[in-house]
Amino acid sequence: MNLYRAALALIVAPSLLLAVSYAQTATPPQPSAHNAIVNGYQSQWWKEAVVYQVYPRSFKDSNGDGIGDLPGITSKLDYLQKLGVKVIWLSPHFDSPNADNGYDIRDYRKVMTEFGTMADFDALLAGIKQRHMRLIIDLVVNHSSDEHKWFVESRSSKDSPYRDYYIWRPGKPNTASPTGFDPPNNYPSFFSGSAWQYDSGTKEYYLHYFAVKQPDLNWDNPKVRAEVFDLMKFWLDKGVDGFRMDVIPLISKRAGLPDLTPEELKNVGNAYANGPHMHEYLQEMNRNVMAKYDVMTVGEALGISLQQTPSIVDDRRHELNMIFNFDAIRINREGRQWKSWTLPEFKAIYAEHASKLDVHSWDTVFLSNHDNPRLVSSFGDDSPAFRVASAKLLATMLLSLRGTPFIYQGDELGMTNYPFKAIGDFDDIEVKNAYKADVLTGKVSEQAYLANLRHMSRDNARTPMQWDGSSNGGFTTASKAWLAVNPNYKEINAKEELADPDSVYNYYRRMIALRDHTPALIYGDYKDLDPQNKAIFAYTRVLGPEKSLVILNLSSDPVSFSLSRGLKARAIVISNLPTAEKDLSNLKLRAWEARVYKLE
Ligand code: TEU
Ligand code: CA
Repeated sequence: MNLYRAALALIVAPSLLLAVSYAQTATPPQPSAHNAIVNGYQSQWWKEAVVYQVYPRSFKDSNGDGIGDLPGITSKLDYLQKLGVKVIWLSPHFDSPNADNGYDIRDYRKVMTEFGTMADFDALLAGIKQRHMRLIIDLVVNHSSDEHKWFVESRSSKDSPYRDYYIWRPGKPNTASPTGFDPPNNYPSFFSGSAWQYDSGTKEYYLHYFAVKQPDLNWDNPKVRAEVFDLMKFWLDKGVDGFRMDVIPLISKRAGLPDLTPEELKNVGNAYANGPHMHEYLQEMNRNVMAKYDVMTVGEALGISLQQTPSIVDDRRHELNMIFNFDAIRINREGRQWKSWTLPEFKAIYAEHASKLDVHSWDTVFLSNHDNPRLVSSFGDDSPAFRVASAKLLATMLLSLRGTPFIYQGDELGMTNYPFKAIGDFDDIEVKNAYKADVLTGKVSEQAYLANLRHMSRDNARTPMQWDGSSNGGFTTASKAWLAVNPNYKEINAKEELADPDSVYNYYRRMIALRDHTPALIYGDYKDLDPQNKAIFAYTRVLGPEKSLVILNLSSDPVSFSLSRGLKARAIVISNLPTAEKDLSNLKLRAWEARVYKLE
């Protein structure tokens, strides 16, 4: 039994023990010594797990009101367990007026009425644990809803004990403006317009980086930080296994809130992120909360560069376990404008990640979520000829690159973007606000605006899950879903995919199983074999004697690829197209073909 297998045994045994011991209670932190060092990495369950993101509003409706809900998710846990994912990330399920579909929370300890009750939440959590999976929830504490009692109190009077829970400033006198004032500074909102809203009650402005109904919390107020740590413990004490933290790098604002320079206005995210106390507050949060539980934390790191990433995720800094960098997922847009990109540009990002993130700084791997268009439409080819092959190729890539993979609901079926026709087809506040700000003011033509949205609108990812070929794709028994189901649900749906052993779903299942049983695909060193190749993405993952070669043809044309001398492919372990190629050094890949080889 070689050293490595011994090490693996050391890892697997404890986690098996852990699985058995799960009850509906908080999980105490496991002494890190428990976790073996593999290739320099401290092994952790959240490094080995594959995460599946559920957008509850669009996953499964259980009571026929056309809106997804928690019992609907519970009814599909076997489907997720069968897929092989080990962690479920649940987008916000909290009480909310849904100005931004739950990312505007009115009560952090209450389940959204449309989604069900706390008992429904407990049943979902129990169902997940029984299937030896874990649950992380969304922590949205850069801002709350303006209907949260804290804000209702805060706006009631300047002397309210809650006034300083938010960021209020007097306006700049301007008799010409309808309020008699101009906003305190030139901060723009991510959802169009100013980031300041005048409140006639106390004649001051409050800050909102996102929608008017999403006022930013004042993290410089220790009471606010204490409130956040308490609500985190409330859910962890229920047995939740961690958090995805919404726009967490934005929590610390610049002292004095000076105007942004013209240069900074070009990339507002970078200007708002990484404020003076961000690291201090994340370390305080870790000391007060995460250090007391065996949890996983992933930060949605808008505005954080790859260079800055280790300062948040290096495990010796005790802040977060990992973050979402937006470099790869946003390679296809300038601001909100869709743009083309090249494979060498794309590959360069992963080469950068490999050189900038060492064994102490763990990474994430994702190319879709509820804020971005569909994976196969953006990074694959969703035409009938290549949708299945390219969806499987992207699965191969996501599940073999270095870092914890995140799968967004429906990508395991190869779901595509939606054929939006008119502005009325959209639900997203970001779309509606920009339509008013850019189209109705004549800055952008409606046609150009819609054409761009078809490529990059968030609503592409938010159309309901396609479960079967019945009406509304089996998402709901209501005549109408809250957002229209993609008309291609008859061809693309879970029922068909489950029944077809060669489907995208079953390929994801096999690829996840391969990753689970191939430590090199988790902790192995990453090396790009041909960074400048315009069609082929070929890389190795090496862990001691164990070497895997992943080779992907991201083009619609056949391509040949010769392995450099030192590399000898021993056997193929998975491919998305049947292949009987004998010559294992000069490979001929068909359009969108993907293969994983064991190397000698
Ligand atoms: O997203 C932040 C973020 O990156 C997006 O707002 C993004 O800038 C934009 O949508 C790109 O089109 C988080 C949540 O994931 C998102 O759903 C929320 O709308 C936002 O924060 C505010 O909570
Ligand atoms: Ca429902």
